[in-house]
Amino acid sequence: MTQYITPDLRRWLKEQLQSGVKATDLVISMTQAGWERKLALQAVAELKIDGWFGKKEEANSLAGKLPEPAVGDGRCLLDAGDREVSVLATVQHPRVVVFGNLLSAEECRAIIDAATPRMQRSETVSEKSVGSEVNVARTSRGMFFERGETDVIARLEARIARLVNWPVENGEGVQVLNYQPGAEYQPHYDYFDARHASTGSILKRGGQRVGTLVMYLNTPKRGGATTFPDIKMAVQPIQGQAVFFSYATPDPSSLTLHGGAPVLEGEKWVATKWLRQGRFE
Ligand code: PD2
Ligand code: ZN
Repeated sequence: MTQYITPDLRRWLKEQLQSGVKATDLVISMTQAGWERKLALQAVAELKIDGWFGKKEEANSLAGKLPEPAVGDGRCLLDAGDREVSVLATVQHPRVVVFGNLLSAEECRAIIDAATPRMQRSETVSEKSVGSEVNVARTSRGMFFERGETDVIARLEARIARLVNWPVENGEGVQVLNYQPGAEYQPHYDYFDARHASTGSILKRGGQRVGTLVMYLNTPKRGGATTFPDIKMAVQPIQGQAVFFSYATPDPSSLTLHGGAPVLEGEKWVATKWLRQGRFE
């Protein structure tokens, strides 16, 4: 049976949010009552965009205090200091912006060359214990640069800070990933999950992640798109381009579930910049 978000349901959800019920708890009660999870997420997320936060949620939400490129007035080109970056696509909720001309081919090459000798099998934050572990959902190889580690990295970090209006000091070091044919990164959220054992200690350094920028360092022949299953969007990896997204709340109603689709032909190199709430020192 097809399910629809009716005006009555919308009214009921508004009342719940206004009386202080958390968005995540609402989604759980809706799925327990037989609603499809995706529809429940969509219904709650739509109300949140319209400003229907409950009082507690409002206090916890970072809306208005997030990295955000100046795309509001329909601008096609953005001044990123030493480079003019183009705006190729925007989505309102989740906030997604696709950029063109963020990096030159020479900068991409320099980052790949500096990263290559340091590549190791990628790990993810462990769910049960403190630390990280190798995960079958993530079959890429990767490494991290220190912030400002090379001239190119420092220049890129200053450019990103200006582009998304977020301090360099709030950024993690750039991560470089390499995917060979068949390698993928299954859909996940980039924020730290409050239920995981290591989250408490991770948050002490810089707070939550609030935004992600995935930059494409080369163009694979086929496959390797960055996908957003909640909004059925796929961004093809084209050298020098990037996809940015932000998340006001560290929960699924952010609609920021995303993954790296399997590379089908050729290889894929990306650099990821994660942005924190506070200074990441
Ligand atoms: O490589 C990607 O497309 C990708 C997809 C999802 C990278 C990340 N997540 C990440 O670095 O978090
Ligand atoms: Zn990710």
